[in-house]
Amino acid sequence: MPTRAPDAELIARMDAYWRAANYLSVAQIYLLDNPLLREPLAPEHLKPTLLGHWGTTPGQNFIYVHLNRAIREHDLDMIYLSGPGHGGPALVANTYLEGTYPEIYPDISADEAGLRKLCRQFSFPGGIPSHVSPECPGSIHEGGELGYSLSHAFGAVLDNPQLVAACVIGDGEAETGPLATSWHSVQFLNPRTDGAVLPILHLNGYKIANPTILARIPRAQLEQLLRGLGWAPLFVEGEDTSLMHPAMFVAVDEAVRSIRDIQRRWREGGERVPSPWPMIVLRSPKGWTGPAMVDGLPNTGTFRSHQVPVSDPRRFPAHLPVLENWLRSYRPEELFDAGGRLRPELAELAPRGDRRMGANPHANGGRLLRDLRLPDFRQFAVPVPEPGVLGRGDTHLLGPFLREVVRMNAESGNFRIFGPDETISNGLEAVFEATDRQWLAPILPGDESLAPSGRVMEMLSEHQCEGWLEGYLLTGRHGLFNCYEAFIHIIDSMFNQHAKWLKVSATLPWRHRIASLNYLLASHVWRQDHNGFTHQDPGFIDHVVNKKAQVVRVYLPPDANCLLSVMDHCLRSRHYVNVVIAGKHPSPQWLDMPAAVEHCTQGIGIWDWASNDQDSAEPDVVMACAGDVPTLETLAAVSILREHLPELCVRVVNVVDLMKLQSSSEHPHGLSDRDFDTLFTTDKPIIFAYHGYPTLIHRLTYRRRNHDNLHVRGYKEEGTVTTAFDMTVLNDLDRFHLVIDTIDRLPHTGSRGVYLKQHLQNKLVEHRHYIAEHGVDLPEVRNWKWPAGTAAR
Ligand SMILES: Cc1ncc(C[n+]2csc(CCOP(=O)(O)OP(=O)(O)O)c2C)c(N)n1
Ligand SMILES: [Mg+2]
Repeated sequence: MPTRAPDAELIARMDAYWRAANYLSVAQIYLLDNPLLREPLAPEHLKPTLLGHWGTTPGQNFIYVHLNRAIREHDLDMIYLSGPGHGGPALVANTYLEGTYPEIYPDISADEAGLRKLCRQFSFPGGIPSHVSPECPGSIHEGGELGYSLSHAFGAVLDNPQLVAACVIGDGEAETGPLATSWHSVQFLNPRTDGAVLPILHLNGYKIANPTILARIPRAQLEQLLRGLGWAPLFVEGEDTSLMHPAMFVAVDEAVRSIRDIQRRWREGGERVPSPWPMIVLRSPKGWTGPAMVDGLPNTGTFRSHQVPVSDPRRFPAHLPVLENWLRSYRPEELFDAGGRLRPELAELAPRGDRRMGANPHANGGRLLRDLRLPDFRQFAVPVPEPGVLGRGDTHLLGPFLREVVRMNAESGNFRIFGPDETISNGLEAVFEATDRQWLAPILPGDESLAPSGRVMEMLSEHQCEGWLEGYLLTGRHGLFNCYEAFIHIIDSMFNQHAKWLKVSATLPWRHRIASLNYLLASHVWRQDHNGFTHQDPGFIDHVVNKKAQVVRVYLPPDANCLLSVMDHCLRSRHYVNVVIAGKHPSPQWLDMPAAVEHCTQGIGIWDWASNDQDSAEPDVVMACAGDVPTLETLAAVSILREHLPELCVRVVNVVDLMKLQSSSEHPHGLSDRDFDTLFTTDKPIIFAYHGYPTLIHRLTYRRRNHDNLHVRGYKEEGTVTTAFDMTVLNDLDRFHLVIDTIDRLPHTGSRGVYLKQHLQNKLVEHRHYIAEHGVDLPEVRNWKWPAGTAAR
């Protein structure tokens, strides 16, 4: 494909199209009425409150019109990600002009009445947000929280060999940690099987109130930086539009040519050595084409253009002509016909049908989503002839299931596992029997499970893994993020943004539902034997449950069969965030597969084989547990109670689906009050052993009738490198404390209770001395087993 000099007539029309987009952007920020300025601008035509971001917008409009041209000329399958997503007016304007907006929202029609509504709705109560939010066609990236555009773009093109993701990166955004590391994504992109990302670094020089680093460092240094990261930058720099249009035109063609060249060499020529990928550096004034001066201060080309350059002309009449001149400088009468439609010679510049970036199906990924092929998870069941048999470690038993998921979907190429260097460490080594870690940098003898193509993506950046996975899901595929529990917090706010996206997109009938974002948090708080305190933090759950109930699910499978059942469910689910917490160390198995399926389907239930209140009117105490380690300690506590206080009626309740605890009026999974009371009684003590911070259980149950009798043990920020059992002791979650807690709440256990309590307190002292001397837990703790034949199952 030769790079050709642009034709002047075409450039003139592209400039007019750009003016139309800029005009509509300013109009959205300011106008309530008079959208085509058919009348002199009057205060009553203006919004009472002016909101939005102008500074980034003209640059993005410029990029969009140039990409449109390239799509048409080269028949590109392209989507657009707006890193500085506060430039919402640009994307709304462009999707309106290309016709996708009126198609999706017929009320915002391509005429004067539609234009009026388009302007009115922007950043207006009952209207649309100021960012490139889910409401905006073609968007998979709201860009409200800066930093993730490039990882999203890479996630989008994985396994989409024909797709090009154009990704506009703000020069301020480029300073964020996630963005700074996401340049490395090229080391993971396979030019044969994946598509391409075209980053456009938008060097408009400023953020909200400061210059940007990349705009101020010498150009040679910037070029070295980008080249060092694996990119070949094409610079388009200036402010004279008569020069910038041809320069951008040529740069975009050059980038497309170079992408196709790399792809051809890999796909047809068998090339296997990565070469730098093209990118564009667009250096143009912030607020380009806006008012040069406002209130005696330079505006265009400065940080002052970031939001609304001309403030409140309703209150400052001198601003009214400044605004009117600015709007008229785009010459709307040349751009729209008498009916308010974009003139046909301009409209024809936009791509057609699904090639329009607002209509590209990849940006409405649910449209392309195919169900995963899943093996029958029951095939991977662990035999549990009696409760308490020792398993190999729950995630190790999940691994073979995931290996088959990888195998069965290899051909359709729509399932990937993401993680920051921990897939093996988290116990999922079996997946490497079926695939490798995708890695395009050199591979040396001695490396393991690395290949230019593979279903596992590992880079030591949780941001990057999260961003890749979100991009992958948003474009209609499936995936799993495996991570240490403590460090998933690094992406807390990325989770926030994705959960918000899911919530809003679920309300838009035209947005198809996507696959759920599945987190598998192994290497959890209770078993950080190697690492200690820094690695102990179960607070991600607390963070997750803040989000809308219709979007979040938290599962704490107590053993491997439950984990298999839960994971099967999560991989089938749509439009949720599923958090699954599971252990990787050898641990007791409680339920055979049929029982596990029943239990996980219910999400919560009495374990009758561990309880002995079947024949009594009510139990004396409810021993509840959620999480693998708390379940073990609870059952060990129950075995002590049943041995020493056999007349006590104990009910064991296990919780897999944490949301069952919440009221049914708050969460769709929540138990009704009646069902909750049936399980937990209305007036008996509940000793609840919980995986995470105890306050969460109170938060979820505060409205329940028996809440006053609920006593929760969990992680209370005590930890270090110590034995597994000592971790529970340090946090009062161990079996001895749980029994003592029970006795304290049951005075009628009388002297037998008192003596047992004393005995257990002595045990805790013995434990401390023993581990300090031997470095391992007491034999009676290490070798404890659920007493066989305690009750029929
Ligand atoms: C992570 C994050 N921190 C801070 C902000 C607040 N913020 C919004 S826009 C902006 C400046 C962005 O500058 P840049 O990326 O250069 O965008 P542009 O100049 O194109 O507007 C900041 C700091 C944010 N949205 N996200
Ligand atoms: Mg900037």
